[in-house]
Amino acid sequence: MKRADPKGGAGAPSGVDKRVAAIRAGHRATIARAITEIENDLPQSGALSAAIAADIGRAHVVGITGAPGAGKSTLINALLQQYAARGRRVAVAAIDPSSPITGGAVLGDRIRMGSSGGADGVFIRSLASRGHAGGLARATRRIVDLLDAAGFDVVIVETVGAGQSDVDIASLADTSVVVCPPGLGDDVQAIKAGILEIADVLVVNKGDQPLADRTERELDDMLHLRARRPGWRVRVLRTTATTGEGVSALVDTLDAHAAEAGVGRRRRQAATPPPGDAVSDTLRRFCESDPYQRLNAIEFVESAPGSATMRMRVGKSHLNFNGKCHGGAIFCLADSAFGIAANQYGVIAAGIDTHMTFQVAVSEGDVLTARSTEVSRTAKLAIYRVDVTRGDGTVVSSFTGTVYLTTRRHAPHLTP
Ligand SMILES: Nc1nc2c(ncn2[C@@H]2O[C@H](COP(=O)(O)OP(=O)(O)OP(=O)(O)O)[C@@H](O)[C@H]2O)c(=O)[nH]1
Ligand SMILES: [Mg+2]
Repeated sequence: MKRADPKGGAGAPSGVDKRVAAIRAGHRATIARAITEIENDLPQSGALSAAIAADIGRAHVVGITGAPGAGKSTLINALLQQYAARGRRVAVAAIDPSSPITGGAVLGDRIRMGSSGGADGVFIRSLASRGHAGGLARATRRIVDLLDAAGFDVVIVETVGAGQSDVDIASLADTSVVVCPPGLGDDVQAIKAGILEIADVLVVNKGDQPLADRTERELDDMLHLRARRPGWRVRVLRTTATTGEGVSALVDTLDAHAAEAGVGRRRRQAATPPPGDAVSDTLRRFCESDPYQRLNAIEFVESAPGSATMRMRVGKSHLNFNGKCHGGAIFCLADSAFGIAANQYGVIAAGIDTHMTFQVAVSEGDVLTARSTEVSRTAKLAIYRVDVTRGDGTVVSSFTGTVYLTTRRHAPHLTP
């Protein structure tokens, strides 16, 4: 094991270089402190995140999501034991879990494994979802990066189901596991839109309960009805987290998915703004504190001069009286991408005209992405096009907007 000082505590290094070295060496106290800094968005956390950028992309990031009480935390405890038995080092970030992950059984096993296994192989951290919309998602991503840089083989993120959390697990995780309790029945139709879009593996947990058989069949049927996509074939597995039954097969499947789909997905999606991009960083902060964007749980994904991407998961609060996504919320999403793309040049770009069309209705659980690109630009005016797409690639709305380019800079608190 490559620990410098497994106990951490007093005397831990303080400069950025020293801290990065300590994180790479898996120094637990340094990792824990860095996570707290990221959670609180403290200024020093930015330098640390930038310094570890070269170290990330090696860990297999597994997202575990599903309805409250489906057994996610219990399943993670069982997974920790399986991974430990295979000699893997695992970190867990659990977002606002009502039931703690203890790792207790793993630590018990460790004593038998002796000092070479060490309790260092498991790191568990709960993250409070007290952040504002988008803020938690960004913090979670940076925390996953940190755990990745610390050399954990697997990083597991637990979050509640689609539409109930502002963490978009599908863009963060290499492998997304959706845990379903038995007896979904008619709910299957309702949850289908949200979870099947993101699941790489569906787990029917509480396999010891009578309805597990039927739920497994229903999910299997549903997958067969769905159009076959190239690449990974989504699988339905059954587990009993309380006894560990089926968990070994689940780890085999997670490994198979990592081998086929690769790891480091969150980097490929370039969701973390590159370090040093001050304007993007300032605008991201602006987005996160913008009341309309917070109201609509709009998440900043990325931006560069003349382009921007924003995302929104449609939840109950977005629905109109017909039970579909309110056009105003879609406008807010598109307009946000438009505004961020146009304001990348350091001066205020004032919107003077917009047009929007709606092609298809949008349902609860859909994830909408708005991508804004610059169509033309003169000294005074710039025109942008924004496409709003659903998870399956369907364009749901098109937007064009014109800005008048002022010579005024952004307000002092926004000026890079
Ligand atoms: N019978 C049975 N009970 C289970 C199984 N897995 C979990 N449970 C129980 O289900 C309850 C909820 O389990 P958790 O692991 O806390 O579920 P969760 O999905 O993490 O819940 P939240 O974090 O609150 O969303 C607990 O009482 C578990 O003991 C299982 O396989 N069989
Ligand atoms: Mg839980």
